[in-house]
Amino acid sequence: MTMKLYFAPGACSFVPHCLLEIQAEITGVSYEPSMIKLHKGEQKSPDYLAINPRGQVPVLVDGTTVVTQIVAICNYIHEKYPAAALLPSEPVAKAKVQSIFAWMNNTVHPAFTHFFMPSKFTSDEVAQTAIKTHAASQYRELLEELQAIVVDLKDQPWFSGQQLGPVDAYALTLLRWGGFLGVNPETLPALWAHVQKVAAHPAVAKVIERERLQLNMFNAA
Ligand SMILES: N[C@@H](CCC(=O)N[C@@H](CS)C(=O)NCC(=O)O)C(=O)O
Repeated sequence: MTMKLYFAPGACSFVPHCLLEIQAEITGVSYEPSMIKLHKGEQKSPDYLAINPRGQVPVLVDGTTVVTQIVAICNYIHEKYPAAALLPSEPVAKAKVQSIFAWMNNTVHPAFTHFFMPSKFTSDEVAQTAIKTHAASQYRELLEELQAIVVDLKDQPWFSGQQLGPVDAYALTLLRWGGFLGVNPETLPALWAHVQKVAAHPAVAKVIERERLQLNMFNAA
């Protein structure tokens, strides 16, 4: 049975999308990417809500198994295809990567959501503007923290070790989103260099092409 990933272009589903593409390259096992257009509200359609009642991407369907939440999906793909070595197996290295992964998912990503969808947090329009302003400055600080973690990698090519993994793909997504919040990626040179390296990986490049993504979303004007 082919695994199916519900994704939206440019959304956080990019992370498991890249993992599935990497594992497909390594193991030869194909998967089915299925596009959901968030701007058209397809995530709220009855058919989609029947799969994920939270109305969000990503969702991974593997036979009768439905997995939601990026962290759970990526761990599932890793466990299912250990040959792809998408996450480290050594306990200390694994804990370090999972710690960064969890922080991205529970702190950096929600900071972006506060900017991008403030109506999720209050119906008061004045408060929404305040939330956006605060989230934008907080987001810049979080990207600086992420850059410091990248610098700390030193000679290690990827967060997971020798294989590009979920944290690398998430770093790309989070920095790319920064462009919408007025963060010029060139002002975070070490993080930008890492993200450009991630984007050049053949499997990631394939996903970028499928999702039709522009890497640098910063608009200087
Ligand atoms: N905690 C969730 C977050 C998922 C999420 O925020 N998905 C966004 C796209 S990045 C979404 O589907 N938004 C559409 C909506 O909320 O209507 C995860 O880790 O999967």
